[in-house]
Amino acid sequence: MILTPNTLFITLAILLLFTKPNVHAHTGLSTPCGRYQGAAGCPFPPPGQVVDVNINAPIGTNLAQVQQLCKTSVPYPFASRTVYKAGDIIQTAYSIGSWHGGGHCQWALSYDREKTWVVIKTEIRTCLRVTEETKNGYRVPVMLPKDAPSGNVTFMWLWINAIGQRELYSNCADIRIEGRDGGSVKGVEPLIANYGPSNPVFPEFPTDEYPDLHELFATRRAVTINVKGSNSPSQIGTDPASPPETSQPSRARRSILTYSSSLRTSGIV
Ligand SMILES: [Cu+2]
Repeated sequence: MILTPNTLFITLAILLLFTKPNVHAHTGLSTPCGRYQGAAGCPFPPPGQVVDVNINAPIGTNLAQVQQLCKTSVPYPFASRTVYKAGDIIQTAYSIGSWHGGGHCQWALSYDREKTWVVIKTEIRTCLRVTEETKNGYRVPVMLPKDAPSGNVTFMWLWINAIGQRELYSNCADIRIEGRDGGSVKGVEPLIANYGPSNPVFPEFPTDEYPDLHELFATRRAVTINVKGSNSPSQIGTDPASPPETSQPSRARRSILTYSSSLRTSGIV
């Protein structure tokens, strides 16, 4: 190729296209805030951690596991957790760069710091099927189980993309659920795929004519997680300085609202 000014410009443009930061490509969880999500309204990362500029990047491909589920095991501090009630519908939102023709999504909960997961919603094929016009208003409602026990919970989003390199995405939000005092959540284990040679690989499924291996989701093993009662924040909270709040249940919620609004008014987020 002869480098005339024209072809030079095109070459530079193509290079720029492929070297822009990952934060503009792929997709991540922004409501509730995935860990260290830099989107507006998301809290500061905990001490020693930084905003994840690659929050939208996959955790692995069919070839390799690049990062662990959730990307990191260090949760947000207790005061940054969003509080939901059992039975609440979370209107999940996403920082969408590339949506890869949509795909399969799973949303799962863990009550034991990501050792055991139970899937509470699965969306086959149509998840993140957006366009440039619809991507900003895109939401997926995910209902927390009506009888979910109270506790500090990790809320995970998993995505198997439809088009492009075969990838697995995983972002986790640190939330608190106010529900029953102890109990169990029943469901299935998440299906992990496109995550190194030891896991299943989903071929591309750009249109409905292509097989999407949805039948694999029916093979997920059943799981029940049991949560002991009196699961108060002082007992399982990640911030040992958090005061017990059994006598003032609204205190945590107030401090979260104050915390996030002070971040907003200070222009930090
Ligand atoms: Cu991507």
